Amino acid sequence: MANGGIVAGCLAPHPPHLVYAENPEQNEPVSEGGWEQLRWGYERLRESLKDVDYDVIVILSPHWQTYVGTHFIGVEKCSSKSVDPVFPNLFRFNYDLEIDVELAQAIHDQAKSEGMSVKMMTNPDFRVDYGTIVSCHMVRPEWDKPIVSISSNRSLSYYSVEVMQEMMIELGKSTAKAIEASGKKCLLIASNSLSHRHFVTETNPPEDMSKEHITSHAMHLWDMRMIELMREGKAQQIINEMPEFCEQAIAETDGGALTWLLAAMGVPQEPAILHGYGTIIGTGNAIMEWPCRNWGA
Ligand code: 2X7
Ligand code: FE2
Repeated sequence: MANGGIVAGCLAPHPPHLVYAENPEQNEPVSEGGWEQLRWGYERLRESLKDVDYDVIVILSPHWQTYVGTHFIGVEKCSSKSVDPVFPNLFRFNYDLEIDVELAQAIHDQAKSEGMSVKMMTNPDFRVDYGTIVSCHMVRPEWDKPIVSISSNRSLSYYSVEVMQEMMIELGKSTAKAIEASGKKCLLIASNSLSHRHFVTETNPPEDMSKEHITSHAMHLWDMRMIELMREGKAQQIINEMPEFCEQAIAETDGGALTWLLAAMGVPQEPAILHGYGTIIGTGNAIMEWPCRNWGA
């Protein structure tokens, strides 16, 4: 990979339950485990990436929501405590991470030159969202790579899922161009669940797996359909079906992360690897990898 490039694209969901269940030293609450199917899936993803050489993780999270344009963290060091607003009992995580501001700026500039509304976020007290932190931790718990953190510009709130997807396709293309020009090897992460209808009460303890299941058969069918399309290399069909998926499965892909990822990888016809699937408080979550590094130039 003489020029920069994408070594792999990952769908890496971020429910805070996964970090809670792992009991890393950075997280205050203590658990008895739980959600093993998914955590073993992350283990398989980490194993698959363990000998892959890359410089930076580029991640888009639906929990950093911006309403005027796409924002990029433009501060080199971010350190604070991240508390999940809905699950403060599960996730109070002390983070200390490094941002690749140079690459963030390059993606920003490329997107701007294509006419997109973009902004560098330069507030040194900015609190990094839990979606970014959970996915990065589960993919690379060593925290030894800088990241580029990209917001989810909620154009669906002003327009529609269709407009949102169009913009994410443009952002994905700009991301790929900027990465290529940077000379850096990048791991891309779309941080989101699939079907996103969840239970409204929590079990006691939250890690009681006898109560964990998908909220409905319809959600299960949608999740399985999306996973099969990914495994069959049908990225264009996923993009085509995205509006219906978002609407009918209340899917967290509405934040644009998966569409951005697929576009950045050039809407691949190569199959994705399924590392794991499981439900969390009723939502559907798949851990997928597109091993772009093996596809040839
Ligand atoms: O952010 C999340 C999520 N996407 C799914 C399930 C539970 C909690 O948080
Ligand atoms: Fe989420």
